[in-house]
Amino acid sequence: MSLDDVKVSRAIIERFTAKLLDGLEADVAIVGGGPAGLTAAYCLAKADKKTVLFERKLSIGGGMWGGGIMFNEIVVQAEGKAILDEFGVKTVPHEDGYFCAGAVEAVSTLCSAACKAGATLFNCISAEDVMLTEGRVTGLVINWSAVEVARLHVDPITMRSKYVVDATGHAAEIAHVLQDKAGVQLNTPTGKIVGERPMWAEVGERMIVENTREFFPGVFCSGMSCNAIYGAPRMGPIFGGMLMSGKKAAEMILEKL
Ligand code: 48F
Repeated sequence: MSLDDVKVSRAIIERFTAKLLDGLEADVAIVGGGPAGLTAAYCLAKADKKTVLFERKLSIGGGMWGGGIMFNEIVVQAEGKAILDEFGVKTVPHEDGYFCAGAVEAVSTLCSAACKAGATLFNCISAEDVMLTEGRVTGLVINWSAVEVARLHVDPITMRSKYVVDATGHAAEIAHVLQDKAGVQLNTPTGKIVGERPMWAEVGERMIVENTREFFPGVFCSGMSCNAIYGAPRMGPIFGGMLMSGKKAAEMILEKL
């Protein structure tokens, strides 16, 4: 068999276009492919909900690849270990109830599990805005990340979803769109993004699960964005809270769907 260069190109274009077209209507659209977004995507897709995830970068995985200061090991507590066990990620006990896992194994396994469960993952696409209809978020406005990086004046496209998850990490980008652009009140004590607090892992890990909520009609936060939105501490290279928050966001959305 001879390989025809143009046929190869056509295969990619046809397959990707079909995937993108299909992804324009979903039950849940997740923004951000870090540990929280990936865990949420896995749990939702496993429950047969149509789930799409948009990640700005070329690689999915967010801040988990680098562990702490690029020492590519992560730490989880017992509850986090239970979720890694479910994914089949190997953990080794350390001390005082801490467990370690290889960051590369953890990211690649979460990513694979989300895909195999049926979630559709798009890389190199950024959510730059939301669709806001009658006081509720009804979808996302997306564009190629390359357009964003090159600051090109290119209009985006829209996708509709019953729920959106802001899993954008420290930046809480979807919350910022709602606050800064739409000027709406968020479901926080001040009605605004409270802002992330300095490092305190013990409190941060607890609060991130508590702060996993619907912070505006149609939008849940998951992962570090929760603590940024509700004003709780960061926690460094311990990742159990991210996994638990992803799972909780999925469970809360499943109750509503
Ligand atoms: O930052 P990230 O890993 O968020 P997370 O899942 O986990 C946080 C930890 O990695 C770490 C930590 C642990 O203690 O604090 O930081 O909450 O993943 C967020 C992903 O969202 C992408 C971004 O590139 C990253 O991969 N992202 C952010 N904004 C957008 C986006 C956007 N507007 N559109 C698409 N992707």
